[in-house]
Parts: sequence; structure tokens; C-alpha cells
Amino acid sequence: MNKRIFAALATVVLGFGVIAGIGTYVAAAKNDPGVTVAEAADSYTAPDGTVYPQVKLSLNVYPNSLFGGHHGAGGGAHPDYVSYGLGGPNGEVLSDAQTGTNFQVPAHTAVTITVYQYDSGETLNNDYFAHVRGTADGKATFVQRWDTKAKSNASTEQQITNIPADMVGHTFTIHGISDKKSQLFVSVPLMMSNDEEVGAAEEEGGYTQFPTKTTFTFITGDEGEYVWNCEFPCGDGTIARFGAAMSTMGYMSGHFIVKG
Ligand SMILES: [Cu+2]
Repeated sequence: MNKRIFAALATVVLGFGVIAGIGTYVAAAKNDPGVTVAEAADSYTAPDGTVYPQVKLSLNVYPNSLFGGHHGAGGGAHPDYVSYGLGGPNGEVLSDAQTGTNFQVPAHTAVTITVYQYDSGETLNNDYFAHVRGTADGKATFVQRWDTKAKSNASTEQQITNIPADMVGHTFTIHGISDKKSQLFVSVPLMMSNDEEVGAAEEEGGYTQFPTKTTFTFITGDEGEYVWNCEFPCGDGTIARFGAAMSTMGYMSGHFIVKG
């Protein structure tokens, strides 16, 4: 065979091999195969007076994956990655949860999400994400210090439309899809917890007693599958901090399915 043709053929074969390898790697990197179906709650009256059926989700955000949950005992493949997880109604750590980053909610329903944020934080790349976007009332309910032992607010509850762009722990951002159907775009900044308390708790193998608490409600449209992710660059140790936990499913991103 002509040497050049052989070289070209070898390159093509190698290329296929690399692509197959990447495919296998991406499939194996799916760290959260489950889906949490949101619990039915009461009903929600929107600012325009419309009453919607309501569902609820309770989530925690951690400075590492040692809580277990969908990563498994010991934190799974990347115990040092920051991660979302399913939480209890008062911010309880749910170590036995089987899933924690994929969610299913009904169409045309008010979805109320509470996030207990146990991580410290820094500055956003884009302060667009420091603002509350796409919620039913344009706001979120915020508590800077939630006491997980007393199960009560340790600071005054406030209604917020934004937080300082240099005090962001993570964000919960659901992205719209360009299929001309009804759209969902929701983005809520989650304030950092006290840096020193986060560090001290981590050294003792736990999480701060005082996470921030953020609650928000949005109304779903027609059925569709969306993705959500965090928009705070929290992939420590990578280029622009957008690798690691930021680029691995099941940590700072997941599916958001509107169905039924
Ligand atoms: Cu994040």
C-alpha cells in the first residue's frame, strides 16, 4: 500500500478510536442515573391571582461529595468535587439518597425549590447571574444564616432580587430550549456561607451548622426536557475553573424534566 494512503487510513482509524473512547468516557461519567420526582405540596397563588398546583424540592449544595448520596459512601469517584445533593426539609444531609441532580416536575405547575448552600464562595464571571431571574414573583426568599440544629432562622428572612456578585456560592440555573415551545429560564444565585465556618467544619469532616437558605418558585409551561447547571465557576484547579465538578454530570449540572 502507498505509504501516504496507509498513514491517512491509520489516522482515520485512530480518530474513530479516540471518538469511541470519548463516548465511553462520557457515558461512564454519568454519575447520577436516577431522577427525583418532586413532591406534591399545597397550591400557589401567583402575583396575578392565578392559583396553580404546587410541588416542592429540597436541595443541598456541598463543598465536597463526602455526604455520599448519589455519589455513594466515601464520596464516590471524586470526593473532593463540590456537589448538589438531595436534602431534607430543614437542610438535613441525606446520605442515602439515590439521586440528587435530575428532577421531574409536572407541566403548568408552581415549583418551589429550597436550597441549603453549605459552601463558601467568591466572585461570578458574569454578574447577570447574581440576579434572581424567571421566578413567579421576580424574587427569592433568603436567609443568610439557617441554623440546622435549631431548625430555625439565625438571621432575618428577606425577599431578595439579587445578591452581591462577589458573595456567590453557586447558582441554580435552568436553561431554556430553542424549540419554539413554551420556555423555562430560571436562575437564582445562592449566597456563600461564612468562609471560616465552612473551612472549620470541613476540617472536622462535616458541614457548617449555618448554611444559607434560598427559596424560590417558578411556573412550568408545556412538557419538555431542560438542563440546569451552576454558573459560578466552581471547578477548582481547572482552567477558568469550569472543569472538574463543572463539567461532570451529577455535580453542578443535571436534567430538569417537565412531564405530566
Ligand atoms: Cu457551582
